[in-house]
Amino acid sequence: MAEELFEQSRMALARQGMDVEQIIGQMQAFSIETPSWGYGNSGTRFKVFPWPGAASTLYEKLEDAAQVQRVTGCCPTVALHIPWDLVDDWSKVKEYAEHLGLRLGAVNPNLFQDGVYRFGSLCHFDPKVRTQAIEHVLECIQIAQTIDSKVISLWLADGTNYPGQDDLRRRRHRLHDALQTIVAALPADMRLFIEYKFFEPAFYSTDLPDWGTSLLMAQKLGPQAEVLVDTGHHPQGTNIAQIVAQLLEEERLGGFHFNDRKYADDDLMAGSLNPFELFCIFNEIIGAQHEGNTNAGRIAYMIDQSHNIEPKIEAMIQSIMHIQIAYAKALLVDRVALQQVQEQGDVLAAYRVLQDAYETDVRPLLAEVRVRQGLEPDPIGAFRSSGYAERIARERTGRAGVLGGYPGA
Ligand code: AOS
Ligand code: ZN
Ligand code: ZN
Ligand code: ZN
Repeated sequence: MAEELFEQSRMALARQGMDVEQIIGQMQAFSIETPSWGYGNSGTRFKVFPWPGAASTLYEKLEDAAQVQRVTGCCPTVALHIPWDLVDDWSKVKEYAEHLGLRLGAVNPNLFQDGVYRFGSLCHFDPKVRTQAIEHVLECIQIAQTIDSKVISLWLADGTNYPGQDDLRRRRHRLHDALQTIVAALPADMRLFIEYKFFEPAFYSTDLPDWGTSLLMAQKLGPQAEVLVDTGHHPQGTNIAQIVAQLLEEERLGGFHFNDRKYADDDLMAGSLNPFELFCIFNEIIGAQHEGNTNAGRIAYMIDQSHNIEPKIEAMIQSIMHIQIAYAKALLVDRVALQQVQEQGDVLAAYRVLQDAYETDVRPLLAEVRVRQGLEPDPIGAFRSSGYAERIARERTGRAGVLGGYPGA
């Protein structure tokens, strides 16, 4: 059945002049990093509903991530959060990850949970607090070196709640100074991603509120600093695809935190609410790549979600599938035809070139990609029939408490 469906879509795509083998190759080369914190219990500030068997140690999180990798074949790396994932012996963790067929990915410092951070971390008016925050990031750089990770992924909760609470320009100076110290400590092959978010937890001003501020910082800091786009971190209506286009042009798009949102930083499954936006984002990236943009080839695709009421491993798999679908559809855009009608000023025809790609059912193609990798065509089905969820619910019960993790991501 799956083969027949693939054969049909292969023929249809070939008729449109698409190189199906090339697209399959591109899909096989596409990978997405999953976050350790997405496997643990999380919730809102109102209630955390623990999931039966949810991972509580880094080892368990890696085991769960290995299941996602086992059924999707495209999630070989796992992002870490320090100190939620802090361990004594990193070489043991690294070895265990490798034994599971995984590698350790971006290291995310935590500059928001210590009691001293009430008024901020890197932007705090007290130099002692700033020093503590910088030292934590330096420790994360060291951890990254031991585990062979090449990315420090920085998100700050820094901001103010009331006008006049602190001097906005002074905060910016402090931030720049601190980031300079951090970048100076990076080994030559490590990158610093600077994530922005327009509000929350700060409600009046946020020190890194938007892509422009992150980009300015990155440009001041030199080529090792890049911008991280979390798809849930924009005001309603923001055109994220255009932000992506600009960052690509500036060669400063470090990576993504994929998730979807309806109202604010909701951290729902990527592509669950606005799959077309995801497609438009990938359309910009693939368009740039076609024209030889070098940034497009080194983007770190990562998920940043907190699964509050849904099963965590399945939510991760479902998100991966949505992202793959959006990516595959963007690969189908007829770029030659698009440019042609764009330059004729044919608005509708240009829109329809995108729609042709977007409306294509790429599921048979993705099933084929998986089958060629020796996987089941349906990752959710494969996971469900493995009995893994039931097994961890039985075996881990009693241990999986609510972690030092999220209320909200
Ligand atoms: C917070 O809103 C951001 O999305 C962070 O990227 C993230 O959730 C955190 O840094 C995870 O460690
Ligand atoms: Zn994020
Ligand atoms: Zn988010
Ligand atoms: Zn967030």
